[in-house]
Amino acid sequence: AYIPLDTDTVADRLSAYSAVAGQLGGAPADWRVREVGDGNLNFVYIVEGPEGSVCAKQALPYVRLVGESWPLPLSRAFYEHAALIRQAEDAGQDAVPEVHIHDGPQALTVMENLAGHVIWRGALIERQRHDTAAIVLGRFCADTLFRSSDLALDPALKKREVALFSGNDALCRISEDLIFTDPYHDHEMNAVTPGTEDAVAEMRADTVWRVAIQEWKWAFMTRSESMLHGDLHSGSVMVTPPGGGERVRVIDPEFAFYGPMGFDLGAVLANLWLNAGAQPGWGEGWQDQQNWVLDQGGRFWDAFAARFTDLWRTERRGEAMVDRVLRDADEAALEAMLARIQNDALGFAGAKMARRIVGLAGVADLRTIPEMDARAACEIRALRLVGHLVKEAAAIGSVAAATDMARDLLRP
Ligand code: SR1
Ligand code: MG
Repeated sequence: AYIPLDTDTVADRLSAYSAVAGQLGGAPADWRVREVGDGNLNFVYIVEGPEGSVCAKQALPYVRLVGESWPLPLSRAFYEHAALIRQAEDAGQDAVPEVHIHDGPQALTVMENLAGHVIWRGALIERQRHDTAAIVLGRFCADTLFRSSDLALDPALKKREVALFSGNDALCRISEDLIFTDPYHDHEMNAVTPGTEDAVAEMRADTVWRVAIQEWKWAFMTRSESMLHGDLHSGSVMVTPPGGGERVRVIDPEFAFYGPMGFDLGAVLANLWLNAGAQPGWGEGWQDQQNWVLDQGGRFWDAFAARFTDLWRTERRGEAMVDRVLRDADEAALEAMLARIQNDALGFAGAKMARRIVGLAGVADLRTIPEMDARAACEIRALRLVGHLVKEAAAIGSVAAATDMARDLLRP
């Protein structure tokens, strides 16, 4: 039977897994246990032994952020494990933590402890500059999105993968509600910052905006293009100190499912643009840092597009691409696909920004701005950018153009 771990029982419980005990060395009594989970859903323990350390993540039958009143299936641990394995295959073991053991009934995955790494969101809030993070993430997205799609997989296998991940419906439902629905009406779990009420009301009154969000929600729910990470915000990225060979890892793919490629890309862009939007709220030095953060969006997209292009030219399978028909239009087809993905990335970025400004689970980038007036001003500016992204993604047309727009709209 499933038994939740706690700091007192972790060492004994983990000693039952020889692969874990071998990593840690010594005896359970020698192991030091810390609960470090700062996410919204689970408990996460770091266990250190005389010879090494591990990270143990266990799903709870409810949402940690809210409590037992919001039940959530343990099966999310299964999908997270399935995604971690696939991401390691597609993007390389260096891209994600290595799994030591997965225990399905206990909803428990014990994996590599990323010692020396910190969460990228925290580093961005401290205005640290990790120059390679955007590029590594761009390549990660290209590798995982391309290689899990019909562009790379046998069509029958791809359909089985879609079917497998369709079981992660409860986590998809969270995204459907929290990203595409709740911010647009007066939901009890929203958190509207005092001073932003008019901007939020304007968003909710805008028919074009609401229709556009409906379209993005429809795309999210129906377009099973690739295995997505599903929650690729800056809190799902870990980095070592900047400069001189910094390392970048992607964690926490428990929202993994088959959806539109642009959703993961949009998540990265959204979180960069939210951080850029928050910069004026932290006072002096904001302009320089805002420019640096905004530049990372462009570098992220360029790295994605370059890697996607390589994969298209070297690994694409014929079936999905009607190659016999395309013949000399091959590069034009690539261009069309990248244009559509870019368009999607902009729209989903807007949707993901709005939910972090108005809905449950806002981002620390904005919520740690000390002055409430300054925070409200940053959020109102960010919501203006959101309106353009959600309603006019196709007309904006590129991450470069959206970045120029952000530079203009996110400054006081
Ligand atoms: C109730 S869960 C809230 C959010 O936390 C996760 O990180 C996802 O982004 C989810 O939407
Ligand atoms: Mg998470």
